[in-house]
Amino acid sequence: MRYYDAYENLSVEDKITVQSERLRKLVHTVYQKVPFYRKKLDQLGIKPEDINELSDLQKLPFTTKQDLRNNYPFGLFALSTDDIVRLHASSGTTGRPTVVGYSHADIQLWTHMVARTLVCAGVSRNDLIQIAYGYGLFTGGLGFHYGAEKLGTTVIPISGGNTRRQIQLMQDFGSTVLACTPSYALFLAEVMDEIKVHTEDLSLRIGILGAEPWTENMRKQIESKLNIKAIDMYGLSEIIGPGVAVECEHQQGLHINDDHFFPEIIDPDSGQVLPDGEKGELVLTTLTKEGLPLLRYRTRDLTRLNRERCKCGRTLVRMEKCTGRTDDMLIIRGVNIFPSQIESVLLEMRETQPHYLLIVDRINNLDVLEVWVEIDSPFFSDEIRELESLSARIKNNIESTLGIGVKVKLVEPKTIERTEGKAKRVIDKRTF
Ligand code: DLL
Repeated sequence: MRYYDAYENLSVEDKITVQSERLRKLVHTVYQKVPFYRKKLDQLGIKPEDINELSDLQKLPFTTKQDLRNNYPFGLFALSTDDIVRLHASSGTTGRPTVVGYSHADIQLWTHMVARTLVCAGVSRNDLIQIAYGYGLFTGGLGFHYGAEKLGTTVIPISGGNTRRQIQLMQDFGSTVLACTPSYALFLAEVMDEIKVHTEDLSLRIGILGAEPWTENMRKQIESKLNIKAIDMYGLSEIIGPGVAVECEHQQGLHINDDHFFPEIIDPDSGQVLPDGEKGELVLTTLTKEGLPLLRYRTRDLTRLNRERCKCGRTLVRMEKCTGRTDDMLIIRGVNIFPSQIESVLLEMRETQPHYLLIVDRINNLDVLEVWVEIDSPFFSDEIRELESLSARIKNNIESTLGIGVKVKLVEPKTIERTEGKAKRVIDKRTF
C-alpha cells in the first residue's frame, strides 16, 4: 500500500479549499466554546466571520504552553469532561504537567493519523511492530498502538524498559518494526552487543523513532548498528501526540498531516510569519480537533517548510528534521548553542559514543560549559597521555564548531545514564 488515503496526494488547490473550510469552522467553534479564545479574539476586535482564508490565520493570536499551564487542567477544553474519553499529559521538567483531552472523534482522528504515518514510513499489515514507547500518560505508546492496530499490523505492546526482554521478544516474535526514542534504540543496540545478539538474529527492518531531537549522524549510527531504516516521526501531545509528521522512504523531510495540523513558521522573537524555506519556530493549528482545539500553538521546535512535491508523490508539506528547540538553546557567554551541534561532532569521531552530557555552570560570573563524553571501549586506555591527546582533539573539534571554549571530561564507557524514553542531555546549574 503506497498511500493510506487520498488526501496525501491531493492537488494544492483542493487542499487549500479543505483547509480554509476547516479553519473557518474551527474559529467559530473556539469562539463559542472556549472562553479563553473568545476573550482573546474580543480583545483583538476579531469576529469569527473575519477569518475566511488561510492568510487570515495571521490575524489570530498565538497559544503557548504557558496558556495551557495557566488554565490547568481542563480550562482550554472545548468540551465538558462528559464528552472527553481520554486524558494524556506531558510531564514537563518544571511546573505543572500539560493536560490534553480527546473526544471519541479525536481518538479516531489520531488513530487515522498514526495509521497514515505508519504507511508513509513503509509499515504494512504484514509487519510486527514492537512498541517500546512508554504506555501511560505519555502519548507515545497508546498513540502508536491504536494506529498500528487500525492498519492491521501485529502489535507488541511492550512499552519502554526491560531491555533484555525487548531483545528476547524481538528475536522470538520476529518483530520487523521498532517504535521507540532514538536514544533508546541506541541503548538497545548497545545491550545487544553486550549479550551478543546480532542483527542477523533479528528480523527488524524499520525503526520509527521520535519524541526527541536527533541528528543525521545519530541516524547513521542507529541504521548501521541495528541494520534498519530509521524513520523520523514527529508529534507533540498538545497537538495530538505521535502522528503529526513523519518521513517517507526518501527521508527528505517529514510529511506533515496538514489536513488536520496546519503549519506556519515564525520568527521566535518577533512572531512574524517567515516565508517557506526559512528556519524558525513551528506553529501548528489543529483544524479539526474537538476536545482541545488550539489556534496557532507555538511548539518551540525549530524547522523550515518545503512545499515541493516529494519523490514519493505526496503533496503534504514537509518539515525539515528538527534538531533543536528554542528552549534547549543554551546561551553561553552570549553564544547560542544547541546540544545537537555537540552530538554531531561526537558522532563524527570514531572514538566517542553518542552518549554525552552537557553541564553548564557559572563560575566567577563566567559561564562554563563542560562536556562529558563517553569513550568507546576499544579506545579507553590506561595511558594518561593517550587520553589527554584524545581529550584535546575532542575539545578542539567541539570548540571549532561552537566557537567558544569548553571543558571536556572523558568518562568510562557506559557511565552516562541510559534512558528508556527521552534523553536528558543538559544540566544547567546557573541561576538566572
Ligand atoms: O513526544 C509525542 C511523540 C511520541 C512523538 C512518539 C513521536 C513519537 P511530547 O511528550 O508532548 O510528545 O513532546 C513533544 O518532543 O515539541 C519536540 O520538541 C519533541 N519531539 C517529538 N518528536 C520529535 C522528533 C511526544 N521527531 C516534543 N524530532 C516536541 C525532534 C521531537 N523532536
